[in-house]
Parts: sequence; structure tokens; C-alpha cells
Amino acid sequence: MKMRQQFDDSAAQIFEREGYFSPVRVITKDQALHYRSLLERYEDKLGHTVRGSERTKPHLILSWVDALMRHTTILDSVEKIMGPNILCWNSWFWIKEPYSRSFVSWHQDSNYWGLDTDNLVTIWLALSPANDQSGCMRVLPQSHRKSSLTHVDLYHEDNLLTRGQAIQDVKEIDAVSMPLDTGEMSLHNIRMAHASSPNTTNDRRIGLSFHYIPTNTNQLNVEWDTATLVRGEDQYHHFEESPIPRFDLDPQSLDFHRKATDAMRDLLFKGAEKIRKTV
Ligand SMILES: O=C(O)CCC(=O)C(=O)O
Repeated sequence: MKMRQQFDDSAAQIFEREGYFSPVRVITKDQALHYRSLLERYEDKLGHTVRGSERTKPHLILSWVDALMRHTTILDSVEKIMGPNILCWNSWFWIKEPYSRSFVSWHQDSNYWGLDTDNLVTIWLALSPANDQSGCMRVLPQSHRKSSLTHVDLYHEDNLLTRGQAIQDVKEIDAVSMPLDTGEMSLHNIRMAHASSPNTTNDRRIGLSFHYIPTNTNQLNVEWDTATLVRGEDQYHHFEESPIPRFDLDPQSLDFHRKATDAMRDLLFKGAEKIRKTV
């Protein structure tokens, strides 16, 4: 596939056919380094690197993540895929420390997010170099066209996925890497099978993902879920509208973040209780 730097109409056609597109420049390297320094300042305040619920929905408590979630280049790209009415359902930090064994097993997010849309787009923004050495994402082209693949929960301490969900019969030879320079993003569909390997470099591999859905999406697996309207109009109100942090760690947002990340944890473990007891 020819790599382009802009998500234009022909890129949108490639996305629809292949299930992914990469790379697209969103911010300059210097801007990305600035955002990385804000993340690391937050980690200094926490006294540890982000973990657990701190990885989930950081746009609710960090105003710079909220701003990135609304970046025009990102939203213009997403609009080409799903039209003008867009919610951001979730964001996540995906960090692999230098020489860490952290990995992500092959999985399709559609399998456990409970959303009734095939149109969710994940944006993965690199705040440091993501390449084969640092463990960039790999995808199985066109896997978004296949019906749901069978996953098993393998619970591995180095797996960045909560349950270690894994598709087992993947032919690695069919996989394609999505290397990103600092400040670039990749896009992939919710049904796309994807994975990543450990970081063998001396720098952190830092990704920030945003997950956008059309406003008519329903949450089928839990009673209560949250999302933020980032463009257009929401005529459906299927999700509780999230408050916007006025500044980093806005006390008004901290409680909401706690409730929203508890709900997300329940969602991610839904259906896994039986297996959980046996591991
Ligand atoms: O960061 C990674 O390596 C995997 C990220 C991922 O699974 C996702 O963004 O859905």
C-alpha cells in the first residue's frame, strides 16, 4: 500500500478496503515532545508511570488530552469515515517502557467493547517513535471484513490488554507493521485484528489512542457509558456526556473519571467472570 501523509478521499477508500491507514502527520515532532513532557510531568506528580485506570479515559482529567482529542486533522479524517456527528467514546495510553516485555496479543476490539457499530475508528497517536524495534502496532489487512474471530482470555502480566484476549490462529506472515514517527497517527477499524511486540529500544514507546463512534451507536453490554461530543450534533443521547476538564486534574472531573473508568473495567471484564475465577 502506498503510504500518504494526508487522510484524503483516496486514503478513506483505502481505509474502507483494508481496515487501516497509516501514517498521517497530526502534530510536529516538537509539539509531540511537548505533550510527552506534560504526560511525564503528570507521572512525576503521581510518583509512578501511568497504570490501571490512569491509562483509561485520560481526556476526562487532562486538558491537553482533551485538546488532542479535538485536533482538526484527527476529526477531519474521522469525519471522512463516519460523517459529521462524532462522539469520542474512549482514550487510552499505550506505553511500553524501554526494554520492557509489554506486548499486545492479537485481538479485535469489536469482540468486547459492547458497541453496536462497525464504524468505530481508532486513532493511535505516537508521542515517541513507534517502529518494529519499539513494538509498533501490526494489523491483519482486511480482517475487519471477517466475522468475529474466536478469542481466548490468557491473562498474562506483560499483556497490556486487561484479559489477555487473544486470537490464536493468526498467520504472522500476513501481518503488516504500522510504524509511526513521533507526532504521526494510524487509523484502524474496530473489527481490525491487531497486536504489538515488546519494546527492544532504550526509549519509551508512547501511544495515545482515541476511539470515535457515530452518535447513533448503542452500548449493548452495560447500562451506563460515557462519551464526548467532539463534532456535530448528538440527537440520540445514548451515552452520558462527559464533563470537559478546565485544567489538568480538575477536581470537578476526577469523580466522573473514577466512575467512568470503573464502568469501563466492568465492561472489559463482562463475560469473563467464569474464566477469571479459574486463573
Ligand atoms: O499500543 C498497542 O500496541 C496496541 C493498541 C491497541 O490495541 C489499540 O489501540 O486498540
